[in-house]
Amino acid sequence: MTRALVTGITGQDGSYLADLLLAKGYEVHGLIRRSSSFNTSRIDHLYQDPHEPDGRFFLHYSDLTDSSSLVTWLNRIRPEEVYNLGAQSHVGVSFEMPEFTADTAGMGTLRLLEAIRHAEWPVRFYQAGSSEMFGKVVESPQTERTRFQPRSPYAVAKVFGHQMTIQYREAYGLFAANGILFNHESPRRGPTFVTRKITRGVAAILAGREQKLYLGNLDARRDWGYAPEYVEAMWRMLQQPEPDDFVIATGEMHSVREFVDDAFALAGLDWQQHVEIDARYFRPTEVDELCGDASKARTMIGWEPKTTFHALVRLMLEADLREAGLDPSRLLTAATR
Ligand code: NAP
Ligand code: F7E
Repeated sequence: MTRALVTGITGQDGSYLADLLLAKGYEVHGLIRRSSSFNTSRIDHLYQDPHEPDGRFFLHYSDLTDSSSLVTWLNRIRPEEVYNLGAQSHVGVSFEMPEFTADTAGMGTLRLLEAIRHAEWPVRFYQAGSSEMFGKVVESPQTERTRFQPRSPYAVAKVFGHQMTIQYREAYGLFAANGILFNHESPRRGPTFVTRKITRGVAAILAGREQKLYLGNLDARRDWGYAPEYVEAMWRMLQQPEPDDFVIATGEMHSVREFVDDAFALAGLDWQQHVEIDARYFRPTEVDELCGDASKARTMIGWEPKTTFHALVRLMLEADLREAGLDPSRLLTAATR
């Protein structure tokens, strides 16, 4: 049985990756942070009693800022695959907490790589890189060869993690792969990222609990895909004969305004009546547009996106309606809009 160690297991991607690896028959070990309140809602459906003989899912307390715990768990678990998904991942928050963001997304990666370098068994390492590294884009669409121009403390930290992963691959021969993942969303997306904020906002308005949704820059354009498909790409990267770096994206770009328009229209609402612009949500430096070219992933690891932009908006909205106690069948269909 293959053993995997996952940082960031309580996050959107960590939870979908755990689902995937368990379905493939892996033993999955996740590192979680101690929190004063429960932070495991996305993985509660997986958790089993660690004393159960058949259990294949285990959680351990650790933190990417705490080298000794990383070294301890790596050596106790002896995983064949390590997926580094943990980070302070909110770009806007990274302007307010640059040091913590760099410590988790940047130095945290180095701490893990350094622990793996001293491992006495072969370990395959996945690093969760981001399209944010392209920042003020120098060409479009962006590929694995496009130059990075990061525009936030988060993106600078991710560039450090990305380059350090290549450094360890080249210097010490580690099997270390970088994913360069463009935005990917789902019903498990954190509620302060713009897509989920919009779909939750629409559900709250439909439920009569809110009247307004406050947003920032509606002109930003992103390449939005569906998270469960993106974690499959992470796994595929670690099954290759050689480690490499891959862009994972849909190749389609839409503005925040289009996402808003689509979500409100599905609910039969006019977004202009409900959306207010709030300057607090603008960033000191913005990434205007991102659009990825995943040709290399299609050719080399056989990965391609399946869920379209409109299907993504719909599935997120349906889930948020259900969560708000509303019937998702009340959403309009393409024919009735
Ligand atoms: P997420 O939902 O924000 O999850 C982040 C995870 O990191 C959570 O489990 C969080 O734990 C954990 N974490 C935060 N600080 C930590 C620390 N000091 N030590 C250990 N763990 C820590 O992010 P996601 O969307 O799943 O993304 C997964 C990874 O991919 C992140 O590294 C993100 O930067 C990167 N990425 C995401 C996207 C995207 O569109 N989703 C695109 C490209 C790259 P708590 O639950 O306790 O907070
Ligand atoms: O913003 C604009 C905002 O926070 C998208 C992370 O997973 O993907 C994510 O980073 C756009 C930006 O995601 C609001 O200014 C407008 O232009 O949903 P977001 P992000 O910054 O693209 C990348 C690939 C990652 O790696 C990150 O970890 O939407 N926007 N109004 C807003 N954004 C937010 N959050 N809230 C608003 O009210």
